Amino acid sequence: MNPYVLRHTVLSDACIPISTPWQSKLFYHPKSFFIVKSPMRQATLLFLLKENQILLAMKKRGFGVGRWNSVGGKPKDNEDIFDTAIRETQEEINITPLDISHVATLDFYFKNKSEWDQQVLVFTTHEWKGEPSESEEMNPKWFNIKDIPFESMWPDDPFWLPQILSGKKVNASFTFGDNDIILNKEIHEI
Ligand code: 6OG
Repeated sequence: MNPYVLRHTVLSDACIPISTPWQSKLFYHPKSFFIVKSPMRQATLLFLLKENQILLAMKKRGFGVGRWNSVGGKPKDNEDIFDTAIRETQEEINITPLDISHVATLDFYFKNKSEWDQQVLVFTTHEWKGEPSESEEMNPKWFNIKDIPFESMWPDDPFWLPQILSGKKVNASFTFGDNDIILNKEIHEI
């Protein structure tokens, strides 16, 4: 059975943690849904959208340095993942998102660097307080959605970002080898 279909069905009906045949745990979130493949850690990504534009940000240090991406990071202690998305956006580009939606769940596996494995929850917002500005970690810039610089982004982005921009929701899983090579990918629109 397609696990993504099962996930959607189980979470709609049950809304409780549940064991699955593929040894993962499902968790219900009141505003969304996601799966945690324990002990995979989570991270967030949040895109600001307006008219035909998307806000990307240049990562100035750490994981993904030198790439255009969006803002996000990891939860502190037991922080709710939606709160993480908001806090990271405040810290990295100095705005407060006001209407965030969970639009994708991406599982990333790194064959030769399993310490990088992470599940990224992707959010969008159309409303925010403040003007995006640079921090020591991120330098934001608006792009027309026709001019997204995919060649300077993570190589998985072309496989799910266009779907998000056309209003779809996505569950996906990517396995990376060395040198940014994608060894395996599964992308499901929901
Ligand atoms: P920090 O280590 O900076 O959080 N992230 C990815 N984003 C994209 N688009 N593709 C990937 O493919 C990614 N892997 C991780 C999630 C890391 C930030 O990088 C994002 C977080 O926003 C592998 O705290």
